[in-house]
Amino acid sequence: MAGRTSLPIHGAPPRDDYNKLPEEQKTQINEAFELFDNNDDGRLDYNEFRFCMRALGFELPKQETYGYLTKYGIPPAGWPAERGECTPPWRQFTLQTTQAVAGQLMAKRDPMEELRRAFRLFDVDSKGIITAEDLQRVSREIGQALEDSEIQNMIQEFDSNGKGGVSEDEFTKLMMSKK
Ligand SMILES: [Ca+2]
Repeated sequence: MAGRTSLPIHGAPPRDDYNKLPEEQKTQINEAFELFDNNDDGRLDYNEFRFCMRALGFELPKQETYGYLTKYGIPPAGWPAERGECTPPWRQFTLQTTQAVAGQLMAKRDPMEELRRAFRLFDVDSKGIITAEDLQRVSREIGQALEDSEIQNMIQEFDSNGKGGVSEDEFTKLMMSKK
């Protein structure tokens, strides 16, 4: 690699927003990064980055992700010098860049909109309520399968009028009251 000048220096975006986030949110970002950095090399490729952002509640358009790659992406570890300039589709994101991008998005997000988004994440078939099945599926997907009794308790706690699930209103009210 030494002596090669064809690779441009890709700066990382400023992390001012990230630095101002509460510790809890910083941890959230760092844990998501670790989770999706499957090979533990401290970098995320295009898809891993989008999954990581989605896990944090941000649905980044492909165009925007590509823009970040072009601007801030770095070649993957061990990119062979003879391949020359690493074009954006091959580039990867460092933790610093992920912190900066996620930090900016987190700093400007609207809590109500976030809750609605979270609700839609559970309610995949848009039936308007989160049911026990939804909770089961999501808990399995995130690798923390819940007991049936735990799920029933959650539904009972949230479901104010016994319709067998949690409506978007109940969900947002409940979550806002916990803030
Ligand atoms: Ca990686």
